[in-house]
Amino acid sequence: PLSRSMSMTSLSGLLPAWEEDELPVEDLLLFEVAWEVTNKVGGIYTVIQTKAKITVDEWDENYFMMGPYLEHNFKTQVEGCEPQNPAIRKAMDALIHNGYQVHYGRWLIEGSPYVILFDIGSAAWNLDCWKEDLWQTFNIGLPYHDREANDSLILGSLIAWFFKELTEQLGDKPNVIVHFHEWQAGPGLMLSRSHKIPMATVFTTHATLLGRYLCAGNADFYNNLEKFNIDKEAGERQIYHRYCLERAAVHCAHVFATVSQITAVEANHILQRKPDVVTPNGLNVKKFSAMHEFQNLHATNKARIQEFVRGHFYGHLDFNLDKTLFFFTAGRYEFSNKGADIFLESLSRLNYLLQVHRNDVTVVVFFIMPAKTNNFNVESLKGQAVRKQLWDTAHTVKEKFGRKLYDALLKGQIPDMNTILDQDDFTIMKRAIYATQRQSLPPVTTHNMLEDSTDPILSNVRRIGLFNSRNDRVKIIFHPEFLSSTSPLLPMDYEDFVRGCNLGVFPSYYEPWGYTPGECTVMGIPSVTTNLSGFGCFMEEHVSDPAAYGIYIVDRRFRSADESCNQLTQFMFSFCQQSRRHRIIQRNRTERLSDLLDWRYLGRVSTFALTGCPLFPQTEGFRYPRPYSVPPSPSPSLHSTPHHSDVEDDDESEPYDEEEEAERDRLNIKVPFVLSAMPEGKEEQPGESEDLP
Ligand code: G6P
Ligand code: 1S3
Repeated sequence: PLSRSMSMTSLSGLLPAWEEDELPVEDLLLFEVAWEVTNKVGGIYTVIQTKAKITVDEWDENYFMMGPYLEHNFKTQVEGCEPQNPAIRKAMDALIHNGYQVHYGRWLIEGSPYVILFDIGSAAWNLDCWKEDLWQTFNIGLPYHDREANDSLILGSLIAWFFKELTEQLGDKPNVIVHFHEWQAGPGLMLSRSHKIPMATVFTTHATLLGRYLCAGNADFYNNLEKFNIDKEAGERQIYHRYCLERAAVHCAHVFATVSQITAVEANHILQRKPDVVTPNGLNVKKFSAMHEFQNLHATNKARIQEFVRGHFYGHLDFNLDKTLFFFTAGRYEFSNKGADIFLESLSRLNYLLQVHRNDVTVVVFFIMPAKTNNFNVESLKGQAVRKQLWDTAHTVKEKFGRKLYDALLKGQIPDMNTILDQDDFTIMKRAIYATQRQSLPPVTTHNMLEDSTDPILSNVRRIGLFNSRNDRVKIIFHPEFLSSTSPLLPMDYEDFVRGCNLGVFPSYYEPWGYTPGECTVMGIPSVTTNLSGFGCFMEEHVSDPAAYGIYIVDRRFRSADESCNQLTQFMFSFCQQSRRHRIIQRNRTERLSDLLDWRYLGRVSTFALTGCPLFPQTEGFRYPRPYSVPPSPSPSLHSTPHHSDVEDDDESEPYDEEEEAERDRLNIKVPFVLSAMPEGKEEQPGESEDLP
């Protein structure tokens, strides 16, 4: 993230020394280029979308985002308008007069940033010419069948042209900074440099292409970083041309950035340039902040998930929903990179542990990862219809019962309970119950999968045999589509769904940053991450006892896959042993970390990468203290988790005084950066950080 007032000397530490050194440049324009501007594909969308508000607050009319024009996205997310800045208008006109379509407007997200969107289709006719230019200048040839690479070249050529026109318009004051994200934006940077356009460039890699491929192919990536023959590996995976674009962009940039130390190490080997700076990804915490309401939101959204589960498991609801925990994982469907492989294996072990310990907890686990499908399957839809029918039946009978009871009471009588319901009532109730009979087990997947037999999640479910049978304590629901509040099956937005769950599980192997556990954190939902994810490393570095705050970090760096599975199983099993009271306390603690993940803080924090560091550097900076009540332990990850108590859920007779703990935590946590990072008007009030609501 670029901050106009950011002092480079303050970057290496966590101290907020940025206020003092304003850059003495007037009329500085900041552009941010990404394929995911107004176009949700993955994590980069989250970066630019969540950062928009704070960037607009600081840069105001001088900040613009750039990306591809996609008609549907433009119509639904952008309010078209005329550029106020005459230089921008003229630069756009230059392209438009040459037959290319460029659109301008305000992106309707928080902050309403200006967007300049380039219509790739309108410029496709010139692709061959631009390919020739790319070949002549960079010796990179793009195959005709790689649509994504060709589109990135078209976008890049239009963007370079735009900046040429713009800087000419700006005359002798071309004060322009352009921040390019990821390889698809790379050609714009490369061509701007090769055409000697006077502007400062930043390139951020959010993952390296080759790293992603090597990890997905089960390479022992982190132990062999310096040994890979990178050109050969890229060639064998048929991504050589993309890798060349990425590497060229990295080397053309004035400033090269990445999102975590671990990706900085990777980039140093895979892209052969040491990043100049690491800029951890933040979130717009205000968007998620529900203050004291977040516990209530958990309860209401959990009730919605329970409703879905009632339908999905109709006829098999022999587990207690009040003692059922909801775990989930979500993200791009990269089976091993996102850790779905070890998650499934650990679930199988958890199922065994819950069975042998005769634990009365049931765990329903959701996999939210988009795969190729042919719509919802009949069995899943039927489940919700059956549930609805039972609800309607209960409602009808209740109405009738209520009316008779009311009439009787008006007459001063207590009605005869044996006759208050008649034969018809019993008939419709019996019919409703008969409708819940089913011959099959509740389905593992909610959709008709196009590649059912080869799908990695389903194949592994078959291998471990978790088919939602009655004696399984772990049930699996694979929802191979992102969630939407308009779904006829599970009508919930992702945010609401996360709030309703008890634990997010993201045991990634390849995860440059990893937003999913961070999103859980700011909503007060505990999560599992790993020490191979940027987020996990960041938390390990800045929080003394992450597990106490509901951030469980699986060691995937120094342990074998089997050992990591055991550790993950242990985390989940311990979680299942917590009482409700402990879960509530833990959620409060988790939510307290949200300021650490706010762009208001992280937008100012950048560290120089690889300052003589090993793969996992420890900085001397600030560490969030452990909660007061958590006893020191030689094994912090496990023992700092609130201990299981034999008392019933909701029992008030807990051994420690949580108000006292909260007060001590509150005093403990008031460290300079938290105060300075605290959004205005959000200073902690006495009692606000109490553990129990
Ligand atoms: C929130 C609500 C409580 C509810 C609890 C359920 O804290 O305020 O009323 O009992 O959530 O928590 P659980 O961990 O069992 O989902
Ligand atoms: C990438 O998206 P991904 O899920 O493909 O960029 C994200 C934003 O920086 C990052 O959080 C993630 O780890 C990367 O993998």
